[in-house]
Amino acid sequence: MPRLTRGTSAGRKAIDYHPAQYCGYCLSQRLCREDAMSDLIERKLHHVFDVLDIEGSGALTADSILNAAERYTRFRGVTPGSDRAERLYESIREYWSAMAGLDTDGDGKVSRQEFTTGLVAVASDPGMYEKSIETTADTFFDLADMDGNGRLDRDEYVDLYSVGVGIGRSDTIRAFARMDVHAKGYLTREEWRGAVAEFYQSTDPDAPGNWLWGPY
Ligand SMILES: [Ca+2]
Ligand SMILES: [Ca+2]
Repeated sequence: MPRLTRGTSAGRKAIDYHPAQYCGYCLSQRLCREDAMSDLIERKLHHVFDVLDIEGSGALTADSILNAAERYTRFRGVTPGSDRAERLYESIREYWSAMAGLDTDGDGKVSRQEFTTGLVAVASDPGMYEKSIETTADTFFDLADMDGNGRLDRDEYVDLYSVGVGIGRSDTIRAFARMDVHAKGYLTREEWRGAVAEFYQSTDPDAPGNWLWGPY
């Protein structure tokens, strides 16, 4: 079994771990930066930050997220002020509210460092994961499921992630094909949640969910 050394310089202590423990403890404690497993998760998170930081300002704000919502609702032809528009904006506000929790210095912006460090910690804590990432996953599912059939159809995913999020359309098509492992043309809510969990937690370079936010 692999071993990892942790502790202070005054008394270092070796601990045993298995992969789940390794991810949960070591990633949150920043003990394994050199390890390929954490490198993969960090690479995915840096990619998400780059995707969301459309203007390259180095920080995410409520405005940048609301602008994305505006683009998406316009594209989908949702009438401003309608119930549908209100539900969409409510979902986006919930999304920002979850993300604002990463703003540890309270300056109203989520920096790259706050984003990656915060999400590594959240993803490795089952309670926090369920409260924020899984809730956000459901928000995205509901945002995208425009026909309300309880399935994330390919075009719905492509529209949300290309128009709303800003990933290239061909990249979103490739990404969906990777995640739709049974080539059904849609993902169920459970399959979607599984893909999200793989994105934030999996250290397997071949996990289909790694493609959640397009090529990374
Ligand atoms: Ca901040
Ligand atoms: Ca649908």
